Amino acid sequence: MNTPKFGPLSGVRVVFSAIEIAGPFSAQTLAEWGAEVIWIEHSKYADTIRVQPNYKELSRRNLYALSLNIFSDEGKEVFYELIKTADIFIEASKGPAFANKGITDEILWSYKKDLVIAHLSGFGQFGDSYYTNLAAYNTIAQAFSGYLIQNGDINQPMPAFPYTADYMAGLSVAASSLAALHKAKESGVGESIDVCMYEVMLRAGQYYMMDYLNGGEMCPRMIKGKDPLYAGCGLYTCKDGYIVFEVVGGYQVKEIFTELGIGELIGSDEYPEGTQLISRKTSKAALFEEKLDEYFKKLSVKEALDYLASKKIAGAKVLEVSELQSNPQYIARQSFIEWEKEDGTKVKGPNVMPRFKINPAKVWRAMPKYGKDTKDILLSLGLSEGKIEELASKQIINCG
Ligand code: CCQ
Repeated sequence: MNTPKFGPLSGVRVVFSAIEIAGPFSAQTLAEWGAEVIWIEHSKYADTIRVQPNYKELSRRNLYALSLNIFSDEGKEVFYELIKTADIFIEASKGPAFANKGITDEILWSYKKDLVIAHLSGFGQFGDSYYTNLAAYNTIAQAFSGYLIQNGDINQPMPAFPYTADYMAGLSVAASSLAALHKAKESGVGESIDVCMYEVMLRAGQYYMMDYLNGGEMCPRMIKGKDPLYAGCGLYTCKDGYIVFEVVGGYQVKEIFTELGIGELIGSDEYPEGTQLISRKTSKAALFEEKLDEYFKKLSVKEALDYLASKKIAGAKVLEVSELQSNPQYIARQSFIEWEKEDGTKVKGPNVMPRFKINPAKVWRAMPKYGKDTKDILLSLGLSEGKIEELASKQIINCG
């Protein structure tokens, strides 16, 4: 294994068993931050992500590919040898699937006392057994958490797209694994983390839920892209495109009220000096929205953004995906990069995120072919060539 030393996680070894987006996003993020990351796929079939023409190149860069039947008797032996070398093990499956198949946390800790184990599932490791064993994807987590019903437009709920729950869950796994690793390094004792996708999305949808839980008030969904509770926050139309802005802050509110010809309202009982946000429950909120719509539809996007910036109001053009690459900020920060695929051709995609100043993250390896690293990994674990051939012939492993 010739993993280069870079990034804040250099020297950390991660092993993961997960398909599609959520689990792999956590592991691959750690790989971009310098961890050595081994991606386990089933020895009889590949991760479903391999059917995707381009996304797979992004979501599986910097990884090693091991194909192994974890749950067969001989496969378990290999898996435990691998676990002895790992700092973090991440798995995403239907609830307590690993424990149900005989691979409990306690068994894993008997091989590696300070192992951090992150279980990712739709409904958690424990609870009502009707739920815990269910399969889950992004939309299921959004729907079950109360997140989906808050999204979309006033007339129809809609999931946040693309695949928001997967990325939220992936980041939650990455953050919690590293928190647990920090503790395990100090205590010498591992951890088992239960990352439940619907609970991740419950937290993502928590803002207005607090008003419901503590007073019974349910926030309506957005109205044509505008915040349902605060006027002057959301999507507006200019002559040549969409913009968003958020009028927040005493200075900003006063300035824009004056510009719209309703400055005399500031200082009234309803809008005292220093008013920082305009609640839709106040009597002139609808008038404020009307004036905003009228004002911005006469301006170009550039004129609108210049005005907003001059008044310290946060705003942005709603960029088309086709506009991103030529945007000067994207160019200056190299927000997109190119790297080489295994076949030597180039692929373009987002750069690493975030940017570490002293120990930069980087892309160093293309998405590996199915089973590409199986043999090297098993040799490094001390298995002989003969044993590897035998396991391959039984389809316990696949060498690609
Ligand atoms: O949602 C996501 C993407 C989606 C995008 N799109 C719309 C395009 C599809 O938004 S990503 C998030 C996916 N969800 C999770 O990660 C949550 C937790 N995982 C699960 O709920 C299920 O694993 C999932 C993802 C729904 C897939 O379920 P599945 O189709 O039953 O496949 P599996 O669990 O990966 O594996 C099938 C079997 C399992 O055994 P079982 O049928 O007895 O339960 C599993 O234990 C076994 O194969 N297996 C292995 C193995 N890897 C898996 C291995 N290496 N060795 C031996 N057995």
